[in-house]
Amino acid sequence: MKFRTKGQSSLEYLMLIAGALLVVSTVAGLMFYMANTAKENAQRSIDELYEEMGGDKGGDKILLMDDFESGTMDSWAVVDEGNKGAPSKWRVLNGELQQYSNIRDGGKSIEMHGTYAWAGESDWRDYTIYLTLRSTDDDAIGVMFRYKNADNYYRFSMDRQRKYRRLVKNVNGNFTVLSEDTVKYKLNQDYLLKIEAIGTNIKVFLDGEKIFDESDPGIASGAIGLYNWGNKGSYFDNILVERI
Ligand SMILES: [Ca+2]
Ligand SMILES: [Ca+2]
Repeated sequence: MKFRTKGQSSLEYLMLIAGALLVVSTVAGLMFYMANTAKENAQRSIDELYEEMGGDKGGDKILLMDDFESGTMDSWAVVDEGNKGAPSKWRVLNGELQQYSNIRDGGKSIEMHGTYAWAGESDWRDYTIYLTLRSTDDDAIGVMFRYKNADNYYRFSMDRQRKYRRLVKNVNGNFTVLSEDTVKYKLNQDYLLKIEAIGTNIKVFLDGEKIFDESDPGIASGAIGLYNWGNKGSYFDNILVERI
């Protein structure tokens, strides 16, 4: 009888400890999850979206890949066009490419000359660009493609303060808007941007959602560029350019 009572209380004691451990580990796990969930979700969705969108991250179709884990931006050439807040300040920080100057022009036209870092070849024709970008400032950030030179390229950009997402072409220095809407991007959020250029067709996807689908014969081939205007909190990472 005494033994049985002792056994029961030991069992209850063990169950109490087990219960307490369960609560502690659950709380600790929840705290860890809450601390890391944003980053993990971003990374997980990036990997998933690469796969969903057909990026194989390997093989002979890869034209360019840069995750900036090397700590350098040696593959990229910087061009500053804005005359206010110049020069640009590009650097690799914590495995991301960052631009942290407010370099810009007057911002009175769709030209929106800021700064960009470009890489690639002028004969790249049909390709898909994948990358992640994030802005902690509220001005323009985006990507140029089929970049021949400073006067010939396409550019997708989005500006939170001015409330636009916009696809433009620059042919011989003359800018034309091909597509535009008024959606504001979220501050400090990693976006997965995918741009597909096949022949005259250009598609822009943001986090897997197709936002622009245009046909334009303006520029047939060219490199890519990472662009921003008046944006001292521009971050770029996980650049993948895949030949189609
Ligand atoms: Ca990286
Ligand atoms: Ca700014």
